[in-house]
Amino acid sequence: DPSPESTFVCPIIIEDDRTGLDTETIRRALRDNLLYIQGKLPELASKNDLYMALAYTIRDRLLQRWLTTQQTYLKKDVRTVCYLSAEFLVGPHLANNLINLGIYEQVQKAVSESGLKLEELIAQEEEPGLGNGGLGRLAACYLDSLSTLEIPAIGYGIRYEFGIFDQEIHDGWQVEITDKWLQYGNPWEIARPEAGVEVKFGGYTESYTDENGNYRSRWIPDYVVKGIPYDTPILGYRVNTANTMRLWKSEACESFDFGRFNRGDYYGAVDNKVHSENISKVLYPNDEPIQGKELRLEQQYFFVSCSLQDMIRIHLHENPSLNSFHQKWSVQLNDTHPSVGVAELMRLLIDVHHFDWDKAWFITQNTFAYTNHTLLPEALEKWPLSIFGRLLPRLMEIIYEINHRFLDKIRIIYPHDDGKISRLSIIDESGEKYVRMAHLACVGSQAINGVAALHTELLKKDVLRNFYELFPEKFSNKTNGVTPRRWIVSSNPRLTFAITEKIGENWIKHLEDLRGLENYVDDGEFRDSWRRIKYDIKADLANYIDKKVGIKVDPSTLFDVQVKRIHEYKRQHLNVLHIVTLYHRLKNNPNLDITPRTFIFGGKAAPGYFMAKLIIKLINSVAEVIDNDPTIGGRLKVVFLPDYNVTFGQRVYPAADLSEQISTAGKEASGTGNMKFSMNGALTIGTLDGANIEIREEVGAENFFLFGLTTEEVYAKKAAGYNPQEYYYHNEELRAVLDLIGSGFFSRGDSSLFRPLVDNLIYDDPYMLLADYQSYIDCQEGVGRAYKDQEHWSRLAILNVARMGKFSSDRSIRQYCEEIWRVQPVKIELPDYIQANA
Ligand code: F55
Repeated sequence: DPSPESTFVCPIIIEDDRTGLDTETIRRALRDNLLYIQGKLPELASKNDLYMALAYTIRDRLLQRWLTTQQTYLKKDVRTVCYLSAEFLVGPHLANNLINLGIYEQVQKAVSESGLKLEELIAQEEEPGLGNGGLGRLAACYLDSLSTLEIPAIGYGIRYEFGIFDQEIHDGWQVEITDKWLQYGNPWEIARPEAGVEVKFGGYTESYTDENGNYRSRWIPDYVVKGIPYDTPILGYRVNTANTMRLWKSEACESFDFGRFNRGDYYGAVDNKVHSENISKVLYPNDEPIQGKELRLEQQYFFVSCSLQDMIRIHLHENPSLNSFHQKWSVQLNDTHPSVGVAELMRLLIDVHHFDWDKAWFITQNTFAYTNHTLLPEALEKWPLSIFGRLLPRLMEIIYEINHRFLDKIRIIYPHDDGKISRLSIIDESGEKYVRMAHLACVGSQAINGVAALHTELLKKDVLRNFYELFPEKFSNKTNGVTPRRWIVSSNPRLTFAITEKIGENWIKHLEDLRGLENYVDDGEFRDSWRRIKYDIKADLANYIDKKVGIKVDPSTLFDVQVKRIHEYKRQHLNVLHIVTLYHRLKNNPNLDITPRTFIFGGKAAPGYFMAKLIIKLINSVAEVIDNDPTIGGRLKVVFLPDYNVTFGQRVYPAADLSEQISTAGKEASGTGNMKFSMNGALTIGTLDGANIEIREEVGAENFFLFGLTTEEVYAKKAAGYNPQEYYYHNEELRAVLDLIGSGFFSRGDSSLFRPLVDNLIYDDPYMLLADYQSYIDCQEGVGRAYKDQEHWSRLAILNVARMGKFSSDRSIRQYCEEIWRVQPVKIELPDYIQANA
């Protein structure tokens, strides 16, 4: 990196084709990029060529902001947040950058001469699917808010060559297709090979005495992998701040296998190259048993070591030593996936920078903070000692030492309590030995947080109870939030316009201002236009559905939507039980007056999760039978939209009337889709789980369709010996519905197909669908009635939007900044030859 003294103001550019924001300059720039980057004349340019030319045109306009931001951070020696996450599900960049720069209209005009619409070019972008779901998307929303709030921040992660698989549906079943998001190039990233770092794996350690007579440990690795950073600018909304998302790609070290190569072992050398490149090759889907997957641990250590080395390099550029490291960096662990960082920072400080243990530990503990995202015990990460010790021998030693010193302290607090010791230990020694990553994260962090109020309470009472007892002051809640820039402004321009017309545009940065909409709930004209807007959006979605899956749906029906990863605890199959109940009622009473509904599902199942895949098959089977039943007459439609992702989310949240948030109480840590629906004017049917509780508190109980057991009731019922068969035998309608599914009625007479699913519910039902069934059905009847009174429904929808201010990720990030990271905004001044944002 150039030192601040040696940096010079780039003398080449005064206002020109790469910085100007007016329509004419952008038009010129587009033609220029089409020729000089894509190598195409306008008459031969494909849609993708035009997209690429436009993307580069916009990237050009980000660059001065980005470089100025980084230069300012260096000069001012700021405190920086590093968000370490194995996943960043950012979604397409183009539209968001246009909005944040404030040049959407200018670009729309500039593009029109190509004969294409801006929206078509926006749709051309392949989204980077570098995440599974909520956790990865949260990281992306947080980067948006960090930049918008002008906080110095870096998002560190992995540049997977293949992101989350694309989903196709064949004969009702999920089929996974490789996600080739990089095949046409990625105009938003810049590789920085000069900032590459090396990461060791395998081998052994040895001790030695250094020149000062100190005992030290040295790691002789089996192989070394190089990490190359790829940087993407993350621009804030109408500010000059552009932070960096720095994703690491793994490559072979040229130098490492020359010995082999020169000895003639060409294939051995190539093997090493292949293995090195595999590390960042593919994103692991969640809900897969990954304990045994060594490559996953390699991924985690790889990106964490690269990122910490990168911070240290930047730090030493500005500071004489690492003594102040924890004062300049706050490192957030997005779940336990990067928690090996605790041991890695210790290694770097002790082995490489020769700190003594206590000083290194002080710095480490004051650097990290840990966010937990799950209460499911089976989802807590642990690595078999055998794998861990073989792959990361030096880190294994350090973890033993951390644990040893930690347990020595514990013994003083709890003398003679061996149970306590083994429950708190970082090493699980109850059977096969494991490293418990959540324990490492808790011991090595200054702060620990859950992602919704209930979730944090349950962490304290349950999953992390022993740690809460030890250091209660470390624990706090940070309820999740989502960025209104992507999830309202970009995805729902019609609603954005309607809101802004009434209350101005301040709400985009201060979502609490949506409260101003409450003044318009009694305005009949406003409600009319609200309904027209919703209808138009639903009609757009109906067209899209017809195009994608060839099903015709009526935009005047109630759009009842459940989109999220497919998991038993999320209970998509409870939704199906409701659909089959309505169908069964209509079969018995064809003239029954019900509110016509369109049920829309979307979501991916982990490739190895049999029950989740069977749920997808069930949804599609029920959809087909109902669709082909003429007696239903369009009163019920069921659609499973394949390949749910960020791009499709942006289409579907604005079009929903009803948001399904129906997880078993105590299982969904927070949920964030629940927030996206509600801020787009959908009402929620939900359990008292995750952030649903807080959403209901904000919008008011009268605006929320509540059903189901509470967490306490779930626990109590389990403790008393829950028996789903009682519900099966005592509820006639429920029994009829389960029997219908079990009979083969939806599977062309094949009564074995859905047997595992039905039997699981009747005999085990770990997520208590049968216990919540009647309450759900009754609640849905209330929904149907409420929808019939459209004036009433509109009032509720408007109030929902008006009261969602709390759920902006800006609020979440402000709380992290003040209560965990202790970082402050830094204003970025652009050089005066750069045109300010519109
Ligand atoms: C990804 C990889 C692994 Cl190995 C395990 C889990 C995941 C993952 O995607 N988890 C996830 O998305 N968790 C969700 O986090 C959201 C953000 O905090 C929560 O809203 C949601 O409740 C939780 O399930």
